[in-house]
Formats: sequence, C-alpha cells, structure tokens
Amino acid sequence: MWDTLLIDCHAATMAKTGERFGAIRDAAIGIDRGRLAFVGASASVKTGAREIHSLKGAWVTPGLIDCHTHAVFAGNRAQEWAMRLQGASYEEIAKAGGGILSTVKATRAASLEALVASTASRLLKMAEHGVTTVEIKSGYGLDLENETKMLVAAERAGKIANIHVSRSFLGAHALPPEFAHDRKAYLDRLCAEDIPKIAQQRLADSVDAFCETIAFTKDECRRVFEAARSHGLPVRLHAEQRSDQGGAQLAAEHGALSADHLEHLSEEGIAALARAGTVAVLLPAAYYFLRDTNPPPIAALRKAGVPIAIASDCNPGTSPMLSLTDVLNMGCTLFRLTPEEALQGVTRHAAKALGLEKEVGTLEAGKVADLAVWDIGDPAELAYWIGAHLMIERYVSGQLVRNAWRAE
Ligand code: DI6
Ligand code: FE
Repeated sequence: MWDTLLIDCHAATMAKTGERFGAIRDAAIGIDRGRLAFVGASASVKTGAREIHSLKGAWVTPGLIDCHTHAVFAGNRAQEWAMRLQGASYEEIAKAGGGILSTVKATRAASLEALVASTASRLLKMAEHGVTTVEIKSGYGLDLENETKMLVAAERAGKIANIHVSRSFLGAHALPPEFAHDRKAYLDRLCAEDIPKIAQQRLADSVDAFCETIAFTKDECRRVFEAARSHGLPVRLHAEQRSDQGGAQLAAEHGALSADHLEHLSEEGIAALARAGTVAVLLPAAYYFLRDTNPPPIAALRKAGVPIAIASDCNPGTSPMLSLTDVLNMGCTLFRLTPEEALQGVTRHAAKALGLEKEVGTLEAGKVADLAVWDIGDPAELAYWIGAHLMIERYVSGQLVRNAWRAE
C-alpha cells in the first residue's frame, strides 16, 4: 500500500527515455513516504494506495528547480532601472556606489524577520509557477553577521513557502564599502574567517563568487574557491557575464557544480566546462532586463555536450523575475533553446547544477516526490505561454500544496 496514487494524468518525466520530454501518456504516479514509488503506465499499476487522486487529464512534471537566485534582499532598485533606461550603464551605476552596494545598505539595515517576510512573499509567487526547489545566494550582507542573517532568512522563507532551499555563500559578490581601499584585507577575512565559519555552521551548500571587472578578479576568485574546497564546500561561479575573464576555466579547474551567465564565454571556456562536467546556467531574464545583445554561445555549448540549465537570477538589480515559466519562454525566444531544452534546464540539468541530481529533477521511482501539476495539453506549452498561471497544484516531498490562485 502506497500513501498516494495519482491517476488520470500524463507525465513529462524529463528522464532520458528517448521520448520527447520523457513523456508517459495515461500515466499513474505512486507516492510513498515522501518519495516516488512508481511512475509508469496506469495499466501496469499493481499496488493500491490509501488515497487515490484523479488529476483529470492534467500533465505532471518534476517540481521546477530555480538553480540561481538572489531572492533574499531588502528594498528594490526601480529608480536605478529608470536611470539605466535613460542611458546609464550597470557598470557606471555600480562605480557611483549604486547597484549591488545600494542593496547591501538596505539589507544590512533590515531585521531578520523583515527579510524572512519579504523573501517568503517572493518564494510564494515562485511557487505559483511550479517551483519546488530554489537556490538562494547571500551576497548583500558582505560581513559575517549580515551574510548569516541572509542565509538564515533563506531557510526560514523556504519553510513558509513549502520550497526546498539550497543555499550558496556569495561573500565575494562585491567589495563592501568599509574595505573599498583594501581588497586584500577583505579577501583575507573572507577566506580565513568567514568561509570556515559558514562551513562549520552548515549555513551554505556551496560557495559562489562574481568574477567580473566590477567585482573580483580570476585570481581573487581562485583564493575563494581554494578556501571553500578546503572546507568541503563545492563551488559555482558568476562567469563571463559582461566580459570574458576566463572564469569558466577557473570554475572547471575546481570541479564547479555550475558556471553561470556566460554571455561572453570563449571556445576554451566551453571545452573546459565540457571536460569538467560543469553545468552552464543561463539567465535569460537578466539578459533581457539589461537589454544585453550578446547571447551566450548556445550552439557551441550544445555541440560540446555541456548540460544547460536556465534560472531566474531573481535579484533587485538585474532580474526582478518571479516566474520561472516566463524564464522558459525567454530561454527559447532570446537564446533559441528548444522548449524541451528549456524544460530540462529547470528540471534535470538544474538538479545537477545543485548537486541534487540523485534526489530531484526527474520523475523516477526513488526520487523525492516533488511534482507540479499543469493545465496544459502538451509540455511545450510551459515555455509557450507568457504571464500565464498554468499550475494547478504542487506536491512537495509527497505532500499536496494547493495553488492559492486556484483554491476551490
Ligand atoms: N550577477 C547578477 O546577475 C547579480 N549578481 C551578480 O553577480 C546582480 C545583483 C545585483 O545587481 O544586485
Ligand atoms: Fe546572479
């Protein structure tokens, strides 16, 4: 006897079965103790369940995974955005003390409770678009107390929104104002004090860094990576967003889980990612919001066999994006991903980018029962509609969570 059996549905398992979207029509899904006990043709179910739930012909996908966000922050940057529309560049605003540092100021001033509340409200909106796992970075605190506050807020907000949270420590996001004239001292502290403490208190699942002219150099990011790995934390990198810094090669050398953005990724960078099995995480909403014109080298990534994920990059400066299904559309429209590649990018490949590929990302027996149920006639519609609320309900670790939009 299983806990739950879902019937009258079609499953886009996203497993590598040779079928488009790994689809199983007329499927049934058995759930037991929070895990998938069965995913297959309804005709072959042989076990009963305490509860049977008809999905009335809906499609089921793995719960969506947003593998790159900065969802914990205070305030917003609508003013700065208006300035950019008048011609100011992201770099100019950053150099004038705006940009990331203005969010640092607001986030340092916010209480833990206020951050939990604003983050939970954002995560609940993400959940309405089918998200069951989200990666959240710190990086607007830039000292141990405020980075810790962000990472604790991320965990608490996830519990409120019924979303699993994977946390990344992004102390190397920007140089904090108090270290503006001493880069080395900040990196010394980050590597010798902050990273060891974050690791010891298990506040993060990985360490990220921003490798860019306006942030940290490749050599500085290398120091951060060495400290992270010596404390047992895997790494990921914001690489080649605005310029080619050779960040992808650095990420690959350190066996990074992912290299993210990659608009200016070189041939050598692609080869390095392919060799290391590092996931390329593309962020089309940031590309859109910055009015970027240089898309990442999709065809070459595809050819090299680099797994491609896509994510919202939800943050107040470059991507105020709360709908991962709209990100699917942008991935296809702006980057020419196929709808199937886009959906892989928020399921199987996003799971790999978080090191969670054995737990989530496909509908396969044994994995966590994280599912999204959709009002669509074909999985490609998830990437096709814009601004739609297609999700009917989610299951998170086997528990039904109804969508507030559709509560009957
Ligand atoms: N890349 C991004 O897209 C965000 N951080 C980063 O390193 C932007 C963060 C911000 O502008 O607040
Ligand atoms: Fe980012």
